Amino acid sequence: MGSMQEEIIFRSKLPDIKITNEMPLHTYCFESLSRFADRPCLIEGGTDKIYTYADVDRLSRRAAASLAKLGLTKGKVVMNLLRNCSEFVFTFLAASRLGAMTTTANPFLTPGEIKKQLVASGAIVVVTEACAVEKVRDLAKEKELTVITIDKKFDDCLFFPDLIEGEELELPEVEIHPDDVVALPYSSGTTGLPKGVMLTHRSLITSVAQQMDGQNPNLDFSETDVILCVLPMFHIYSLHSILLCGLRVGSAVVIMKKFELVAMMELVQKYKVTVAPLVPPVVVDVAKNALVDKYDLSSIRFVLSGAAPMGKDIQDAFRNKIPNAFLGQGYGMTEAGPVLSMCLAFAKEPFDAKSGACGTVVRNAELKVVDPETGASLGRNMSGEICIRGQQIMKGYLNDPEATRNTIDEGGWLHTGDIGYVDDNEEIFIVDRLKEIIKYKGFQVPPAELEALLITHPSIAEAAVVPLKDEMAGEVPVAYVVRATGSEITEDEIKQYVSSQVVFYKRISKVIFIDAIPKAPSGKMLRKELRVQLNAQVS
Ligand code: 4UU
Repeated sequence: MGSMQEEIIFRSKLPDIKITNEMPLHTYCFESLSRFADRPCLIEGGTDKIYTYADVDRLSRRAAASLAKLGLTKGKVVMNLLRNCSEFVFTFLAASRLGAMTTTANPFLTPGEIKKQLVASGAIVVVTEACAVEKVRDLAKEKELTVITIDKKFDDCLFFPDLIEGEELELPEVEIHPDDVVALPYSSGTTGLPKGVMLTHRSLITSVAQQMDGQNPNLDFSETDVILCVLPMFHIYSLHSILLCGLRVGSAVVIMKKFELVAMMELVQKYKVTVAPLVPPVVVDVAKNALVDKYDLSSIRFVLSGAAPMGKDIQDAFRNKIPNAFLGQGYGMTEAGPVLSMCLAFAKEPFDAKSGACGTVVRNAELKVVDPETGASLGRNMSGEICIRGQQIMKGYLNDPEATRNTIDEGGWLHTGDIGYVDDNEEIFIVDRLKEIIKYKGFQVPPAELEALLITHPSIAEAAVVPLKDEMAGEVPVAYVVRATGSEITEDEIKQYVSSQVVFYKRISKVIFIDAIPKAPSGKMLRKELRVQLNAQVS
């Protein structure tokens, strides 16, 4: 076993810092509130409405008082079923103040997908928008669930503006422990169905501090920065690296409800955005679209890319197009709290960083690379499974000790299911994925979920879902299907069957009929074999 061997541990080039993570997350984020009170905190891209830091503090207290009256007490769960908006932030901070948790979900999920998460997380309140109300209505009737809408009044819902208007109500006294859960995003991790990832006050503070605190912060953001928030806050990348990191240092966060290239450029120009966290498909858009040349993007200092691989070619093309903006990568995973590594060229005293690298392990953390077969710890320039250890990682999966044990080992190492190596300059390169997950533009598509859905169709005997490389989306799901005896079900019928039940990015892009799914003697599907076969055929 690996424990008998010496472990080769990689660390940041930045020295460890003292991290004070014993306070509640909102207290930590607002620690310097008095310095920023009158500065803009949230700028709503569509309406140009601005909330100062003092406003956000006050409105999140007010929301907390109202939510407490609705029963959102310590340990209870509220769901943010929202596109990017200020109310997302007020609710998240309100729940933190109450010792409650926020579970986040994409309002474009189907009613079935939302229901699963509502039931599994035990949410008692859902904050949503008019476009998604219908999706939670039936469930609200069935079980005790309060629905709050932010943009339109409905007879059977509460209206968010009513909850945050008026006098400041008294907040209940709550004792919050650093190991209480504050965020509960859903992720399928290395295998299976989506699970609730328990991120505590301690883990999120640690992760923000690893980026923002100390003499030489890894992310050199300050109160003069304007951060673009086009990535959805319901995903941990945006929630952590835009919202929480921005709040900590008093930056202004420019909120975009949905991605649209021209509108994004206009906002960058209008608000002189200095930091733009993006995902690879958007970086490609900016690098390749001629429209971009019409805009003055010279205010941008940093472009951060993460959530999916970005090759050297794209990174170089982008750097040539917008030379004043440094493009670097961060590598995160919901379960890792989320950031494992960050480009050191973003540091206050920067280091050089190579194109194609996804950063160097964050401070106050340990990273190792292990041989997936033997568990042995590997040295530099040798590829294996990336593992991370530190106070930032999740507490575990909600109500799933077995999945937790399979992800965090006895030594406290979180196994990412990503294959990569650390080079001579401490930079990390991800080269492959051991785990099942498919990433469509950075969104998680869990094969197990699609397979389970496919076999509910009477004409389908067996199914395996694997990623196919795709220039636009990074990866798209492809289904290998074994028809039931006598069935003549077509590719289109299968695609439609799936489309009606899943959010757009989980739609099957291609169906391949086969006689049998290859399996190991244990009965486990050999997805990897299919994946290799599929991608070899196409390229
Ligand atoms: C190759 O994608 C995320 C979180 C990303 C993130 C967070 C904070 C990026 C920068 C940041 O500052 O989380 P999940 O859980 O949706 O997906 C995790 C998986 C990883 O295990 C890896 O397979 O997404 C993939 N991934 C990447 N792959 C994430 N970042 C990268 C990357 N290069 N830079």
